[in-house]
This record gives sequence, C-alpha cells and structure tokens, in this order.
Amino acid sequence: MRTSQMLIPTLREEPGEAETVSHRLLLRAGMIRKVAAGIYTYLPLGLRVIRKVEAIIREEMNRAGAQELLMPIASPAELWRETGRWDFYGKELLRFKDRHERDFCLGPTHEEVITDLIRREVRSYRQLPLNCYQIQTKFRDEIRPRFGLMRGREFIMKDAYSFDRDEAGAQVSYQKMYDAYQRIFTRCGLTFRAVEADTGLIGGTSSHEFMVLAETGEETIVYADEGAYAANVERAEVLPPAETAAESPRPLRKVPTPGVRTVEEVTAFLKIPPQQLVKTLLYQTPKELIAVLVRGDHEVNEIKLKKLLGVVEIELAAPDKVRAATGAPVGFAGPVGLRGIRIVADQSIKALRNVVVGANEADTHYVDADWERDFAVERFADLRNARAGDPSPVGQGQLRVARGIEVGHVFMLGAKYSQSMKATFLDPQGQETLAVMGCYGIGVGRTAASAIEQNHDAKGIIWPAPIAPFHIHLLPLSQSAAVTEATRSLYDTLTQTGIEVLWDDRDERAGVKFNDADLIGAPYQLIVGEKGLAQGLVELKQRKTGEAARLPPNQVLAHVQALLSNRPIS
Ligand code: 9G3
Repeated sequence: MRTSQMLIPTLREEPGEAETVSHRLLLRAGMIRKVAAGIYTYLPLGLRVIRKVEAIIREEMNRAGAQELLMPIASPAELWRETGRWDFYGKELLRFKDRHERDFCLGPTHEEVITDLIRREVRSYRQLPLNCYQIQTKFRDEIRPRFGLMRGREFIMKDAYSFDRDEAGAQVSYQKMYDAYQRIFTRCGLTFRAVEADTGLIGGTSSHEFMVLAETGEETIVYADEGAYAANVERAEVLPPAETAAESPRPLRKVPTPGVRTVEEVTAFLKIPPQQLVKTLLYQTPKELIAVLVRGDHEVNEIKLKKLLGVVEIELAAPDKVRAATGAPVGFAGPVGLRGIRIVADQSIKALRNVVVGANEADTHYVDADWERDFAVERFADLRNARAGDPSPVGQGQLRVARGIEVGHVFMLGAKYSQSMKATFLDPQGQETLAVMGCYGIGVGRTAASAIEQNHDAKGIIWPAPIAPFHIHLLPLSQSAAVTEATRSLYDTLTQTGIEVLWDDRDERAGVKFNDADLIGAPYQLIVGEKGLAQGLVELKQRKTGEAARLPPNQVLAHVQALLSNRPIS
C-alpha cells in the first residue's frame, strides 16, 4: 500500500481529550476517530490491526474445537425477561422499540440469544459438548466511556458459549478455552497473566480474567512471589491473622481530638501506628445502614462486603446519614455505644487489643477500646483488600501488587441460564437434563489498545509484529529516479512474498516520514536514500530497538524474513 493513496490522518499535536497513551496514539496515528462518546470509526490502519487480532482469535478458537456463528445485535426483550435481566440491568442496557412497538436491546452480551438457539436445536446428549463463538459488535451504555477503545460503548467482542452434559464436561470446556486464551494473548505479543476473578453479576461458580500488565491498567491484581497464585484484588482471599496481640486490655478512655479525623491525623495526633486504629465505615445497603470495621492501614473490599451481606448494591453512607446515626460528623464514628446498627468487622480486628476508635462525638476518640469488652461485632470476616506483603493465601511466598488491563474473561456458568431458559437435553437414560454452560469473552479493541499501553515510546506505537498494521514501513528519502526505482523493486520483491509493506511515497521531507513511521509503529523501517544507494546500500531499522543494518537491496528479503520469523539472522 502507498501512503499517498491511503487515509492515514496522522496528527502532530496531542489530542486534548485523550487520557491514556493508547487513546492518544490511536488518534495521532490516524487509526481511530470518535463519532460520539465511546463510539469510534476504525480507520484503515486501525482496522488492519483489529483484523489481525481477530484472525489470531479465530485460529485458536477453531483449533480448540469451537465453531463460529454470528448472532444479531438486536436482541428481543422476551429472552431477557425469561432470565430476569431485562429489569435487572439499568441504563447500561440500551433499549429501543421497533415499528410495531416491540421491545429490543442492543446486545451487550449474548447468553440469552445463544441459549435460546441451543434449547431449540439441541435435544440429545449426543450433540454435546458444543462450543459456539462469534466476533461481533456489542453495545453497553457506559455512564462514563473513556480511554478510547479501552472502555467504549460500542466495541467488538469475541464471545463464546460452551454447553456440556455435566459439570465434569464443563470443566474440560473451560480448560480448553483457558488454554486457547493463553495461546491467543501470547501470539498477540502481549505480557499477560491469568488471575482468579470474581464472578460478578453474571453469577456462576468461578472465573479467570486475562490481564495485560500495564501501569495504566484499571484493575489491581495480586500475585505470589512464589508459585502460581494470582487474583484480581476484588477476589483475592486474605488469611486470618496469625496471632493475637499479647498485651492485656487497658481501661477504656475518652480523649479530646479536636478536628482530628483522618487516619493520618489521628495516628499523628495520638502518636500511634495505623495498625492500632480501627476505622468505622458506615455503608448504606438497600435494607439498612451497617457499620464496617477495618484496621487503619487496610481498605474495605466492597465486593467481599456485598457477598457477606448478600446485597447487589452498596455505597458509603452520606455524611448526613452518618451524623444522624452516630451523633457525630464523619471521622468520629465508632463502634462503642452505636445503637441499632449492626457491626461487621474484618478478621484482622480480632487480633487487636487496646485500639483507638471514634467516640461517636465530635472531636473525640476512645483509646484502649477492646472488641470483646466494649462493642459487639456480629460477624468477623475477610473484608479487606489483599495488599503487598500479605502471605499468599495458598501458603507459598508473599503477595505483590500490579496493575492490569482486563482483555479476556472466562466464566464457569453452571446451569444459571439453562435453568431459567429450560435449555435441556435427553441424557442416555432419556432424562431431561440441564446443560452446563461456560462463557468466554475477549475485548478485541481493548486487546489492540493494551498492546500499545505495553509497547510504545515517546515517538509513538511499537506494534508487536503479529498484530502490526504493516510489517515494514518503506521510506524513500527523495523523489529521484534512482531512489524511486530501487524503492519500487524492494516493494515488489517484499510484497510478492506476502510481507506487508506501507510505502511512504509522499513528496515529504525525511523528518516528516520518520516521524510518521515512528508514530504508526510498524516493527521495521526500510530506508532508501541517495547516499546509501550510491554505495549500493539501504538501511533496515528495527522500530523497537532503533538498531539499523545497512545492506545491499538484494539481501533485504532474506534479512526481513529471518527477522519476522524470529530466526537468527545468518
Ligand atoms: C448486560 C449489560 C452489561 C453487562 C452484562 C449484561 C457484563 C453482562 C457480564 C458478561 C459475561 C460474559 C459472554 C462473554 C464473556 C463475558 N456487562 N456482563 O452479562 F445486560 Cl448492559 O458479559 N458474557
């Protein structure tokens, strides 16, 4: 392809609204353009990357025995009513009516549609196991779409659904998908980890997220420095405290703490370590206000709290609610003398003695409070976020923390959807049996964007070769006959062997061509200049390392083929 004939509107300046590097570079490299919030056009260069990611996904899904189909984006409300999700989801589910006033939504995922298909077409255990997948546009009306392709409203997802005769079969399907995901992200040239994940609202029994490790990732993962343990911090278990503080309880005392509210202020004012302070956080659930106690240096894990309380929604109580319930402003709430409010506590509290807590009085705290003597904890549970330094919950080594971008998610679904939609089959004994399901997603655009988050420098993108829009950026530095002739010959030789070459044939200064080539990020740049040619040489430069080799044009093909196949260069 020749630059002069392609739509590649590169930008010199940083686009204002982009907050993360992949968003900025996709815009500047002329790969995407926004149509509306969270809704993008993939321009020719950007679409070439998307298609490469899709091709890798397709190959590995087919290799794993899944079969491709394509479901509609318009999804009838009737199916969503059967599973109860029509009313369960809020504004994120974009709904519309057709001309006959019938309700539809733009599909955010396709459990209902695929289960409806299978319950009609699968009647016998002989037809199972079955794994169907699609690569298709999804719509989720995110309240705050941001970061370009990272969190769009309309996005391309590969979503697969497995149906098995029983749990054991479902485990086999799950493992096949898990292994296929390992191959997919490896082939995309990404550094990633599979982590244990929360099953979230979808339900089901277990799930893993595939995280691309990047400082700009929105997810926090913890992993052990020994062994294979890794989990999304939302899900990561924390072991109960090893031992209980030796000291004996001292008498409870009230002390004035004028205007001293936060952990930092209280610990500085009373000269205590944060481990000696117990935070009292009041949460509002649909049913009640509840007090949650965690150690001063820990954070509440709201996913764990919701699971303990069996609620779907939870949020910190508003300041006026805190004042009404405790008689004190935020920062002075405490468990002692708290009337009519249940108290749950993170298990770390159990090991503490003589702690500092709010006194439910403005500008006042208690010191030397004791949970067995001075207040009633209804439940001790694992309610905090795991953090660096914690022992690994599986007993090997200590935990480290990293940031990640979720690019894939695999779920064991059990019979959740086959139950509500009566997707049954006749087992060998002729008994109606519920299919056991799994579902498996990959964000295609997010995978491409995360490759940028992991592979870029100040000048632009550095695509991993397997998903690069082109293998080589061909850069003639003058319009002279000699340079043009040599360039054309190189272009023909390379493209005839299937190597993808972007020939920058514009009448532009060398600097402009180099800037665009560094921004667009093809893994190799082939530079044809007057001087070099006079010596019978052209220059092959690696975008990632900047390493350049000067070689005769007739050696370029072999050199490039060796580089692209990761063979040592002879
Ligand atoms: C909705 C809306 C948003 C959603 C869902 C449903 C996320 C929803 C979870 C999944 C689970 C898996 C198959 C591919 C892999 C992920 N956001 N989820 O179910 F109605 Cl508005 O999508 N689905």
